[in-house]
Amino acid sequence: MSRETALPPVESALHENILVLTLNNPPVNALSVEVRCALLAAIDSAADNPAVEALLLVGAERHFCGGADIREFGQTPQPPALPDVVKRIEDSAKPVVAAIQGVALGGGLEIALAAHYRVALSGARLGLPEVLLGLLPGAGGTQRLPRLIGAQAALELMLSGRQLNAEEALKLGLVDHVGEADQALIAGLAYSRQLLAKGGGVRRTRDAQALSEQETQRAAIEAARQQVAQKSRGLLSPQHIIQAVETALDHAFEDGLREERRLFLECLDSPQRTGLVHAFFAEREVLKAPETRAAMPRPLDQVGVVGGGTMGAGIAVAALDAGLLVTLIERDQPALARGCENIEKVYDALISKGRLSAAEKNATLERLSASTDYQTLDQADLVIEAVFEDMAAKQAVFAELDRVCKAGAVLASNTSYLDINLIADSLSRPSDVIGLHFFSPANIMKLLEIVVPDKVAPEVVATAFALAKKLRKVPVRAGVCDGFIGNRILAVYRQAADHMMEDGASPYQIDQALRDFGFPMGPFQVADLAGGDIGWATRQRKAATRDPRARYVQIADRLCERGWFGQKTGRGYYLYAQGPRSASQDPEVLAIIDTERARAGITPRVFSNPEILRRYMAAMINEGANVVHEGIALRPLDVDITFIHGYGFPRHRGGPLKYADQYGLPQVLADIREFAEEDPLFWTASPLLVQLVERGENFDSLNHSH
Ligand code: 3H9
Repeated sequence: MSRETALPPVESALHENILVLTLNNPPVNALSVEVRCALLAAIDSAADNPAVEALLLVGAERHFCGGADIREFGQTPQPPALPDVVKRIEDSAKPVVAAIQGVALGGGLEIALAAHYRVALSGARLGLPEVLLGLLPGAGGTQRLPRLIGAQAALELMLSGRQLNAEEALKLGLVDHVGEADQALIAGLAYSRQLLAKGGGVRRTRDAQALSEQETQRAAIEAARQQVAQKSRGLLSPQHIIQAVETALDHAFEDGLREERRLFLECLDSPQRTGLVHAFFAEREVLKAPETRAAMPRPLDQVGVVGGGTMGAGIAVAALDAGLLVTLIERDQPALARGCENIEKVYDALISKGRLSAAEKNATLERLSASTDYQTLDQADLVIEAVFEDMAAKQAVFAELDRVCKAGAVLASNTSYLDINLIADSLSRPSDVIGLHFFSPANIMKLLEIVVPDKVAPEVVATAFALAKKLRKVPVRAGVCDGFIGNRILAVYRQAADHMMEDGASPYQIDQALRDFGFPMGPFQVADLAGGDIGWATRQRKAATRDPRARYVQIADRLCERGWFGQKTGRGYYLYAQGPRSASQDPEVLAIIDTERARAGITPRVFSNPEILRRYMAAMINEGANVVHEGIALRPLDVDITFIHGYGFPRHRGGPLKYADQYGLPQVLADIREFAEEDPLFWTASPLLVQLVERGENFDSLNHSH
């Protein structure tokens, strides 16, 4: 991590008889090699200094410590290793107190666990989030935490990566005291002085006894193992965390540390860790669009939403939940009443699940107003049009917005495909127009594609990113094209799936192969969930402009002609005899597929699941490369984040283009060329993919060029 300050990585200052060691590596005081060296040296020098009676560990600025320096993972390890530093802290013959403000996460909490006493300021957050990076706590955390708070609580923390607040940490016995002071230094010094005054000495976490009641502990470990088998199938680090805790129960502390190290290194070497760490940094990089560096966002308090259908209502809920004032506009009273009902339904569902009180719902809805009169939007800072996907309908809405909205209001269209330049050009203020592609359900799905038309002002783009932050969405900047980043790529790999279905794989086999890869659902399940009618309408719209040489699979059309649109009609690719959760295979669908194969003159062949995956991924990667090549996505990582947060791509694989790097780009290209022998038009290799292979580079090499 870059050093932004001239201060040493660990500052030592003697406060009477207490030596204060301040971790100083902004912004989160990550434990880089410099910090580890300095900390070790400071601990050693304290041992030899007779003026020091106790040590106090604090962090500079906002945080205690955000853990190991994640940027070092995958690099050549530099000594001293963190477990050695942590051990030296615990071994200190003089009492060590850790005073925590902001976060103590991962290795940061492990340092605090090795200290002999822990004070947290209220507002502090403590956790072991290594599992979210494909790792396990590797600096003694898997051995000390269960000894301190028991296997069940320790496993819950380590397997979820959840952050505790100071009060919860006190209750669990993870900290000894919650300090009232607003600075860790003050709270920590006060606690250390009291400790010395009452003769409190060294107290090592490794000697804590919370594991002594063996049977309860073993039951907790078994329960966790079963839960992981169900919920985190195929993930390495949760299994290793359980194994490490089991070792804590059955073996001496030092043996446990050795086993923890072995398991940690296995996780560190795994492609899952690479994928998850890539996702961590990519989520932060997507925030850094050129416009967010160049321009300040406009004020953003009042939001208008035009259209109260599923999307509009979801967007309104997301904005209300973010504390914004929302005005919903519909064309007439009945539609407005339906829109308000759609919004209320979301909150009522939360109430029925016990996740919201009626009073909270009412308080939130106080920020909602509803009208059929566009004039009520005259003070809105930003208006999101969410009417149906039709250019004329959208342009009509925008003409109204152009008429009533105040100067400087941001005018956004929630569209999945349409050309936002055409909308912008139809207005007197094209520089205020932007696309905001929400994903359904809009109050839940994290992805927000920010679609940047030609004439948009940079501060309008910056405002869209500011909106995403308020709504707690993950924004990805996209250029204008049919389908932007996500739906454009989806259209291509869906075709690859359709080709395989017509060539001999059943939709059920294809879905299974992709679930096995880690998608929560396969493409045909997704189609049934989304509703076949939308895609059908799009195909009809595009029929006239379709390349007559392109292969066109008609199976979906045959289902739609029967009114089988998926879950909402009780059947699609699957049968839903007992509601949406009861999907079963449908022999009639298989018969329709057979008929279509015969009509197309295709003799079905057998596909293996690995071949299905190879074709599906090659199509996704190739179109992802095109999207980057054409500048629709800024970098490959923007494609990765789009797919992780909008399309169920398994996070531990890092997104399609990170997966491609791991699979090997020469192999991806070889696959495409092999498939091109049957269908050269569909399998035209992306020029970017070809260039990267020729240069011996990978997608990641393009992630750092902006
Ligand atoms: C571990 O500890 C392993 C050990 O058990 C064993 C070792 C042997 N390292 O999120 P933000 C950067 S694994 C390097 O925007 P916030 C981040 O990339 C680690 N860099 O701020 C960003 O950089 P940039 C376990 C880090 O206030 C900047 O800091 N720890 C690290 O919204 C600001 O970050 C974790 O998993 C790091 N550890 O949230 C904690 N952390 O400005 C991961 C952050 O260039 N971190 N950066 O884009 C977090 O969850 C959040 O960053 C945190 C602050 C809550 C700390």
